[in-house]
Amino acid sequence: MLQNVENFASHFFVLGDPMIYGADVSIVLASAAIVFVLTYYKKWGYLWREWLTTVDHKKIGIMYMIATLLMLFRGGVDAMLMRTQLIMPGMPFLKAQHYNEIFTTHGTIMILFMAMPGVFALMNIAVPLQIGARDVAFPYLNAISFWMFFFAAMLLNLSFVIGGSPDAGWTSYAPLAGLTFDKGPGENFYLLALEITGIGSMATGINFFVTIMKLRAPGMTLMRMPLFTWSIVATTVIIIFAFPPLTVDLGLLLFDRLASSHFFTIFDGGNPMMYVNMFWMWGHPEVYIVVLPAFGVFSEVVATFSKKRTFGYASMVASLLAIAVISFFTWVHHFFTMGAGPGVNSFFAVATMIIAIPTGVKVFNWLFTMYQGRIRMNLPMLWAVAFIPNFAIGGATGVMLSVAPADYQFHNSYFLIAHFHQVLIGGTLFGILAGMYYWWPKMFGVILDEKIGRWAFWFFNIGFYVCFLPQYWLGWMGMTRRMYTYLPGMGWTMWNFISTMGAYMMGTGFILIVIQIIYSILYGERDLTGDPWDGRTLEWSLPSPAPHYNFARIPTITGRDAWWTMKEEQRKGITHSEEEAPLKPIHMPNDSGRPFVLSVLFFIAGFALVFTWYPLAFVAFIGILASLVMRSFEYDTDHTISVEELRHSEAAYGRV
Ligand code: HEM
Ligand SMILES: [Cu+2]
Repeated sequence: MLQNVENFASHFFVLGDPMIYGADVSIVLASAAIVFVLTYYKKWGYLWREWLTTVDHKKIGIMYMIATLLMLFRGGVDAMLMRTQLIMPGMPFLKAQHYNEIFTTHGTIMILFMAMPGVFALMNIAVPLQIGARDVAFPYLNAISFWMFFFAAMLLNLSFVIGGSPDAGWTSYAPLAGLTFDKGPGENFYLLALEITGIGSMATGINFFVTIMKLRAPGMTLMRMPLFTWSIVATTVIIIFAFPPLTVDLGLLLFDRLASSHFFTIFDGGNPMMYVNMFWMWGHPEVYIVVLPAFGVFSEVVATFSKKRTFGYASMVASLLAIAVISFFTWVHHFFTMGAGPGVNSFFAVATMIIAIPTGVKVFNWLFTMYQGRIRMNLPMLWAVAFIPNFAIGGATGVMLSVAPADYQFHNSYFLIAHFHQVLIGGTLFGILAGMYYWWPKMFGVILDEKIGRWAFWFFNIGFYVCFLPQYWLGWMGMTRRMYTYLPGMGWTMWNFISTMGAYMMGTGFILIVIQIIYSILYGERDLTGDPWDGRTLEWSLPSPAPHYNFARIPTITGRDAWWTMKEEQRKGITHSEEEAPLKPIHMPNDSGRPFVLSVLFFIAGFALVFTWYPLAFVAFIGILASLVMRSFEYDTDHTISVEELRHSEAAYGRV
């Protein structure tokens, strides 16, 4: 009997590791604490009505932001554990298997559950406001996207305590990730979590593309759109074309694992290199999905904090679109060693190098925008400026990697690790943080504390160089990635030690950001103007936080930098007739609990498939189908805000 219980337990719970027991205990305690607080303060109803069922893009953006910070914490803890293991030769801290699991979850979480939602957070917060829209094109679908992402993240994180984490790397290459070499359920968790979040990402891509194309305020032509919105156009186009290959790739690997097919085995006509090709057909464009919005943020921030319009607007747009297109012709640079031959390798090497041109154009335009500007060094600007030297190094090492023959040497070494962290942290993460600081007042009506923010910035930024610069050297000295330990006397010890110190500094920087947020919520300066940075784009014309219908009257756009133009006209005493026009009733979508329920059902289906419990998976799929059918019979999907209500609400903001 006891034996049976133990067998059952060891199948589902990860036994024998004190760190995981610690995690078990803290998950149970944290969940109990959340349930207690919600019950004690009677907040369940509030949580459900205001957040879990919301279709308001601003609230969805805030939930994405919270999830991003949580996942940055999870991925960051993984990073600290790995760097601690590598601090000295022969450290007994983590076992090889555990190290494998950690670099897999670290990479997966950082890319798919930190960088992606970070980008989605910013676009949800800013895009409809920047283009003068009341919502996204498909608000209900937007809620589905968020909850699909959220429950996929939960599914992946659950693998840590139930069943075991995936361990084949965030790229999950076949045949290593196939059934022969990887029995455990961890890999199933990876595949199902990514498939589920992929549905959400694909929908977000379509949703925002349509939003920007169809819902712009009158007068906002394409060439009058803010550059952040333009960067989202490029991003959504990449999402729409890049996610299908990933979905198919992971789906086929799932078939290989669950149904013993042979798409990616050597047997029966399968080909493992097909997995790698399809993975990077998504994977390389993916790095632009997460970095182009950061470019968009920098364009907004640099213009606002230099008090100048962006230099070379048209070339900024052209380079965004060029990067989006060329990013699809570079994927083979991830495996020049495949053996495709010099012709193929040369094509992909040259295509990769060409991306440096539009990227360089953007960097120079930011510099020219700053030139002779009246620069203010607030936190968003600090992160934007810090990005530039860093991206110059990251870009240069990227071009070095793109030289196919040289890559035979650099391939899978620490040089690569240093390069991609330099661009992913210095590009994407700096961009997400710059955007968070920039739009925080718009989201919450609170300005984040500058002083703690500066400490956080310096710890993070200096730590970042201390952590990753030594890794270029380590790579040259032959240290390869995914190595859980090394011998003394290789000449690697000192550099690894320095690198780990840098990682701890970054960890300190992250903790300071958390302290800053908590401090600012309690004591922070309120933003009563709605326009704390003297902004240039439309979102700053609204109160902070913006009312749920965004614009009481949709503005008419007469130029680029729409809000700046309006402010200048106001100063000169020019008024437009539509500003005095009578208010009209506004049509808004209803909140709905179905996106949440639907995603829970997907979570259950995913969990059941991880353990091949087909009956449960079947039941969950019936549930999914039923909720889709129910939606199509729902007619009461929106409501109207009356003119009285509107006048009341606008008066409360001191407008009208
Ligand atoms: C505090 C900051 C960070 C530190 C100290 C750190 C450290 C590390 C370490 C030690 C590895 C494993 C190297 C190996 O043994 O192969 C790694 C891998 C990786 N990291 Fe980070 N990281 C950080 C932040 C990030 C961020 C922000 C991202 C993405 C946005 C990221 C993406 C990745 C990826 C994709 C891998 C490859 C995983 C694999 O090989 O499967 N990291 N990182
Ligand atoms: Cu690439």
